[in-house]
Amino acid sequence: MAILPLVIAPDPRLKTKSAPIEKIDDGIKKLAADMLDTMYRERGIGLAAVQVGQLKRLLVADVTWREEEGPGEQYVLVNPEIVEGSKEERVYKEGCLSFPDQFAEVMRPDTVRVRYLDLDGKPQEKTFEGLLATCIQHEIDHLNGIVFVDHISLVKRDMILRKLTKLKKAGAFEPDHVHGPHCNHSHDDHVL
Ligand code: GNR
Ligand code: NI
Repeated sequence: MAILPLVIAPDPRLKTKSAPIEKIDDGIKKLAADMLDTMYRERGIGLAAVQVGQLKRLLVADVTWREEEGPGEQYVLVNPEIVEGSKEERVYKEGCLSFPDQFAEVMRPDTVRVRYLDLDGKPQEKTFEGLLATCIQHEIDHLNGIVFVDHISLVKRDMILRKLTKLKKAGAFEPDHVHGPHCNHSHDDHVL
């Protein structure tokens, strides 16, 4: 069990294509478990390895967990590939743990058929629907160096990236930062 620090945009790693996993060893299994821990801690429904700084084609998802109930149906996908997407699309207001507090409507295929390896190295093929389909596509995008704001207008994308650049400069995403309204200074200012 470990909570891993998140990569926050803008960061060149989020634009980088992740490498296929050659062997599912204990390191990969530990990484998947730590990614699930980190995802729950950050109240996410999915996470790609690049978001914890590992450029590997690995994603986790759980869109059914509840604050009160704990984990729901967990998915761990190794080297996933979309083999088919439905012609019908759906719009969903997406967020991303690498873009704190930023949301935008993204249009994607309603259902996708995905081929992947499970953590036992067994080939799987499954059709995902609804929120899980949206989530899995968002995560596979991450593995290809694509983020959700790449699907929206340049104007909206610039607005979000400028906001994050400013917040990052102010240290808002540093681990010891205490959150508060309109807060843009370090809390260690008075410490000698
Ligand atoms: O937690 C997340 N919520 C979310 C909402 C709508 C569409 C996609 C997502 S994934 C996101 C977690 C994340 O950043 N995964 O990469
Ligand atoms: Ni994301």
